[in-house]
Amino acid sequence: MSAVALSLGSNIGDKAARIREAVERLVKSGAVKDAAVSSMYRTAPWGDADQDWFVNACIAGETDIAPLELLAVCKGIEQDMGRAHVRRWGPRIIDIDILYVGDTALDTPELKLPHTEIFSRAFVLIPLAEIRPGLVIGGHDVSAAAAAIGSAGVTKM
Ligand code: PH2
Ligand code: MG
Ligand code: MG
Repeated sequence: MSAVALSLGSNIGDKAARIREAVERLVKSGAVKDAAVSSMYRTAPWGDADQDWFVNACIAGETDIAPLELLAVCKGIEQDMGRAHVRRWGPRIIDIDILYVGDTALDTPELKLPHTEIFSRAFVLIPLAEIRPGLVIGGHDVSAAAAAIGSAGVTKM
């Protein structure tokens, strides 16, 4: 078993319902066990600002499957929920990103672990710190980073 956390985001349609559905599917799949789920947050679009606001949340738990298998589960759920690829960082029905899997360090075109943008995104740090206070990823403290980045554009729903 490895500790795992994932970030969920949606900015099309009933965003909160999409997040709830994705969490349910992740838990039902057995890919994330002993799951803790954060509050949902209304967040301003990051990176590509020319799109609707998002709902973001994080889920953390334990996994007994390999990172690439977990990635396949996430992509399968995105597909089953009707995600279509429009543009990088563009609008999406559901996005499920693996943040870290135990101590796994991976740098492949399909998957980089830990996720390279965790510490630049308040919409990841704040929900993650909520459910895993004191978590350290790659030598960096998530709660300290969440406090430092501030909560501009990230509002608990
Ligand atoms: N995801 C992106 C790009 N920008 N902005 C917010 N607020 N939330 C997201 O989940 C998000 C984003 C690409 O994955
Ligand atoms: Mg993403
Ligand atoms: Mg993604």
